[in-house]
Amino acid sequence: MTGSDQPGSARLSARERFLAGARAQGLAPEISRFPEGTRTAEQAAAAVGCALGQIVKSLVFLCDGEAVLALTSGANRVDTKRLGELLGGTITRADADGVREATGYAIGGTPPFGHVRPLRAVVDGALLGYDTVWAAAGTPDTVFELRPDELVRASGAEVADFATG
Ligand code: 5CA
Repeated sequence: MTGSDQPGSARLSARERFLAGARAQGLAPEISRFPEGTRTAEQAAAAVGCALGQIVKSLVFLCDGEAVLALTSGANRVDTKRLGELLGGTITRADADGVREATGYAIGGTPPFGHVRPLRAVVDGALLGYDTVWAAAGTPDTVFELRPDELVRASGAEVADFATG
């Protein structure tokens, strides 16, 4: 048990913060924990036993310095030129501190919603081709399953094709 997991602690764990954010969106996700780790899309797909394309990568970029969230299929890579055209600015990658500052979560555990403040978000159209997808639940060893329409609604994302396989 870490300090922030102590009962009665004023600070909530990443898992609890994610669950509260999900509840605020009317979702009650069942969180699966894999001790072997789900830090990368490949690890998450292997742990869950799903297609790589079904994994939601919650990637933080900066658009003219403002944090934005690109919810990308695990099978795809973000085309930053296309993302910049879509969002109307110059795209750079957020570093590890930038991801934590913008979302409240660490790289590898960043969920698609439930962040410290809402981020402008886009979702890779490729994710909409699956009945369900899997995303990080706040920590690098947890994931949860949801439908693509739930992902779009809860993240407030615009569906777009900014990623390529
Ligand atoms: N839990 C998994 C699957 S849901 C997950 O969070 N995957 S992810 O793709 O959204 O997060 C890992 C991503 O963080 C990697 O794809 C990688 O592009 C990015 N990343 C890893 N290290 C760094 C870093 N130092 N700075 C910026 N981005 C990084």
